[in-house]
Amino acid sequence: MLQDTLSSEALMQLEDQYGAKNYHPLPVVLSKGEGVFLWDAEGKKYFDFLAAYSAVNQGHCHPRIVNALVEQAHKLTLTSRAFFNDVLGPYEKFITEYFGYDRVLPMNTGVEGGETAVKVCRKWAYEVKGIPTNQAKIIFVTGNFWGRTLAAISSSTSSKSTKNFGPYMPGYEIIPYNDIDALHDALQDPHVAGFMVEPIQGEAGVVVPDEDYLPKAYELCRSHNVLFIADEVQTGIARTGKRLACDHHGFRPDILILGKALSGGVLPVSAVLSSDEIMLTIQPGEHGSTFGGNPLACAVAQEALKVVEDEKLADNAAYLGEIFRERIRKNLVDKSDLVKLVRGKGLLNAVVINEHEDSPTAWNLCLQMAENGLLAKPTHGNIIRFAPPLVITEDQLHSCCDIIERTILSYKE
Ligand code: IF1
Repeated sequence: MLQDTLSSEALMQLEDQYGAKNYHPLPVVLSKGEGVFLWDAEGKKYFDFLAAYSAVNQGHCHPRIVNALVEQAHKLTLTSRAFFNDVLGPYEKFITEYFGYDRVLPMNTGVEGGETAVKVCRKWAYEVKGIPTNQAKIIFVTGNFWGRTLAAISSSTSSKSTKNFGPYMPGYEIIPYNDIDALHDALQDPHVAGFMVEPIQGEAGVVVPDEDYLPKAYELCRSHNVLFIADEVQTGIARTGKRLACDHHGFRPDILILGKALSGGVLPVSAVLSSDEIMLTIQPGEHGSTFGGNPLACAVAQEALKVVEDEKLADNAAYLGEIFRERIRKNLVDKSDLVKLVRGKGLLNAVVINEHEDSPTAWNLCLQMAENGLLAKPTHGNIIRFAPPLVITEDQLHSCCDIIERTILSYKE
């Protein structure tokens, strides 16, 4: 294969010459992944502390998930939904029982999950709640991120996501995150149909709301007949130490959006789960996608979810997350002026660097950590997200903390 012989430099050159420039990656060219490890084109080994933004919770190339992919790939990969297939029904039963919902609408990417949730919410608003047609409003929060489509960026408060992509989707209202009074005020409008929120904001920098924010927000939605839509594309699938981040608070969202690790990072799989009353407002032919619910994706997703349970990844994330935050607090926050704080839940964490958002420090620290064998990437200038695959062992976590601490304590601008 071409890339077997090309150096990292040559491979980066190809992207530079032929690819759109919609990313600014760290100068590391990856060639192989296994569990918590990645290898670059020269064979240098790294700990992966990004896990493809929580899409690889089960670890890179998990053998059970890859086998499910290969086995199904030899049988049947795609039928379209013009016909039934022998994998979708069993998968739909499995995933709805797994998360405790009546119905699932299978899609591909996380943002398609978000789009689906918004459409289902609007449909329910007009046909069940009785909001006048085209008057439905959905409430989002500042700092949200649910993808790159026009409907998604229309709810964004980040200029990077919105600048020169207008005009934007109408029917949205944006209120401050983690502000119950703001939500209460917004819900006084009888045309509000839904409230869509990440239980922990990933892209915003692993922003964890007050302990009582989510349950209070859920109760407010209940009492105002407004759908609580949880975007668990990043926080779901065991990442925060429970099957779902909402499980820490003992309530079930009216609409649940999953993606990323739903497939263990093997191919794009997303899903929207809800009740009969809400989901069955969508009639045949009113929504879908060519690849949505394809046999290959269903086979992979079912195995990926089984791996999460069989390997007790949520418990591991909860246990090791405490160890990680404790070590970072003791050895960095308390010892280095460079590190302001560490925050997160389970193995979704971030370290805030004591510099301005535009400072190059976080980026330079990530370059140094890559040199020292650990891959992480800043989100928002001065915040470094630390989110390894959930299969990481305690010993491996300590080795990673050694690298993180050594790099930050020896850092010179
Ligand atoms: C990129 C960010 C993370 C998400 C939540 C929906 C989606 C995402 C909570 C959409 C996707 C990805 C997008 C990816 C990088 C990554 C990301 F930095 F962009 F914001 F994780 F924080 N809901 N997040 O986090 O899912 O359509 O991408 O499958 O755009 O490079 P998608």
